[in-house]
Amino acid sequence: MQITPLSEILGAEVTGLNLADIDDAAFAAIHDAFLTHHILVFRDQDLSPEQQAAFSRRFGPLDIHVQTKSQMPGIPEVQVLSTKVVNGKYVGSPAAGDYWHSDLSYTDIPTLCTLLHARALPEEGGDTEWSNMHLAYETLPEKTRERIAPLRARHTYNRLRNPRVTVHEAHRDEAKARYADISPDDSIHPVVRTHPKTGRKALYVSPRFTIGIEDMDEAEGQALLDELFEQSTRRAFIYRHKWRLGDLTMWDNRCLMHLACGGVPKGQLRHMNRTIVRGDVPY
Ligand SMILES: O=C(O)CCC(=O)C(=O)O
Repeated sequence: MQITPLSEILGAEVTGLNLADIDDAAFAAIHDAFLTHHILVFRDQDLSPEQQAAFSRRFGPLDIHVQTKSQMPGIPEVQVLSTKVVNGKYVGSPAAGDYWHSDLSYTDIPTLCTLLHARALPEEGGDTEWSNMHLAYETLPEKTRERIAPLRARHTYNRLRNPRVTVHEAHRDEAKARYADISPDDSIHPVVRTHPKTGRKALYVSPRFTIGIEDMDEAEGQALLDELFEQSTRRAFIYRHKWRLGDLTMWDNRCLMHLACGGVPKGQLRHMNRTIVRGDVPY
């Protein structure tokens, strides 16, 4: 197995490995590299959905996403993110992740890591970006770090309650019905979380899911969130991934945000299989 950093700040490429067949020593090396680099890109993988789920499960129990429409038939732990249309309907979510976020932060026990396997890619577009929230936190002015240390923020899945996120007018009624059906309750998490394995602190707010600061004047809370979002999406903290067919990326949601960059031309296929490993209560 070769592990090669992908940028100065985030990510490593892993080659020479078949994830369908790894022993405990290889797993231990992967786990170490994951904690060091925060995103691993395993090249040239050809995993069935069952094999992806089995590898993912080595990191912990899998979660089933609330968006049940995009579940893979027969394997609810695998979610399909795809632009593929069959009989006039998308087979999975075509535009998931279109705002910066950390997975499932709107639940009490958010995602530890997400694994995304590229099974079909468009000729252009479809990149993914990750932002290093350790660096975003560590480079804040000391006064801001002191100010945010005791704060807690509210996270929601419901787009209609988040003014930073748009829902096209034509989809508003459908969105109302959908969120009434599947929206879990809000969750409250610390604005700064401590990584349970490394002890390093990271910002833990995102434009997609964080809608306010608890026990703070609304306008003041929104201004603070704007400041933290600007800080955490500075180019210096971001790694942008151009996918290759067969890539399986795996990232640490406890210290990163990510964004699906879009830009896939209409009619072109981008098809990813996704699994999410349950983490623990942020502190
Ligand atoms: O498709 C992508 O590039 C990212 C999707 C995403 O945001 C996710 O899997 O949570």
